[in-house]
Amino acid sequence: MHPASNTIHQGFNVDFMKYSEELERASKLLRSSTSKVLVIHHDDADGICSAAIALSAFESSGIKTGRICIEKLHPIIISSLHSIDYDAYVYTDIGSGKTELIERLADEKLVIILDHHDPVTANKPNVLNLNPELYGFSGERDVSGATATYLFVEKLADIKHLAWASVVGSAELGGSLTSLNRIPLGHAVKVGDVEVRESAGRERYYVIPFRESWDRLSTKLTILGSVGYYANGPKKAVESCLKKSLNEDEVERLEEYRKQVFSKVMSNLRKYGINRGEKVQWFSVGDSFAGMGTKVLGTFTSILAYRGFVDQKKYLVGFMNFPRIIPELGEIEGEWTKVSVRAPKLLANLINKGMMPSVSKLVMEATDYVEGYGDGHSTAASGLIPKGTEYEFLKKLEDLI
Ligand SMILES: [Mn+2]
Repeated sequence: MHPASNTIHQGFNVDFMKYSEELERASKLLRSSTSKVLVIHHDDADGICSAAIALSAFESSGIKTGRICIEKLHPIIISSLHSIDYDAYVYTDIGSGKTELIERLADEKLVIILDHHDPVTANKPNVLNLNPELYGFSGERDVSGATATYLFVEKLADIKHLAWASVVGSAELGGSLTSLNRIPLGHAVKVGDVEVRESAGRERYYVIPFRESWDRLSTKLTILGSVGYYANGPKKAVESCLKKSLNEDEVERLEEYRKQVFSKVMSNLRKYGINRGEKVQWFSVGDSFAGMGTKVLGTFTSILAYRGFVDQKKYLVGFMNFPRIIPELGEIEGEWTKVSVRAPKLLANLINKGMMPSVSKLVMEATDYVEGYGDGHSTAASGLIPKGTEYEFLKKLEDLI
């Protein structure tokens, strides 16, 4: 029995034993069949911490590694990833919702998915989706991507020196750590990397090697990984975890740069206005965000949706040119436009009442119509569409609504 299992078994539908057995089985499979593994990870703090944990454990158990950071999985990106020659592909903090696509595009090689986003079950024997949600845990509350990764690689190597990274990865869930997330927390405290401080009935976690709170450290790693996506940020962020030291100046520079670009684009939009259709309003930032990860378009569109000069009843659509080169992966086929769609507050209320169609449904259909690809949630979604199909995409949105 794991020392923490009494707290883990609290949920009534939780099967810790089965989950643990599956981790064990997968780790044996990986160890016996793999000498070279590619770690594919998300660009936020959770993804970065997951990657550091996985890389360190694989290397210390004698498995060679490669690493690629991906902002978002699209079919075209998944195919490129699996065309690189490795014995196995490990997805951390990303991939669980794309299991079917991965199965289709991964041929017969071993794939292990260590994620906590809403899962799709894997059907092929070479694709193992080890998402704790499949065993009754909640990816919103009990387990981060970093913890899902930690619990798996712990079967291969002693990784307690990076348990703190799992605590930092878990910061995105907010509040005191519960359930599975408490396992690495216990280890991190034991090896002296994390101190638990209580205030106002809530736990806070202080990461001793960084002299920083876990949530602020998480924000910094996310800035480095996502704002610095095209400037080698993910590599630097993962290395910061492995070295337990962070270049604070660089993080500050990136944060300031994003702030300046945002306020410049925002004031131009206020001055010249955004384009209005009947049900849809839209804008394009062209190359203004170049150099930063394309996730910033989503962040920007979300902020814009709250501004007074935006129509509160119309779907808000933002476009930006999608760089043809994906760092660490290379050139992708075709020319693409990244699209982010948000529902302003008033519209979001109507969507939640079922009176207007959900953003993700619209985006999925409209991107599909122009032979692109998109997904998301009821009030926020994003996708890639072939460059030049922007008007067709907008027209399709109008028609669908
Ligand atoms: Mn995550």
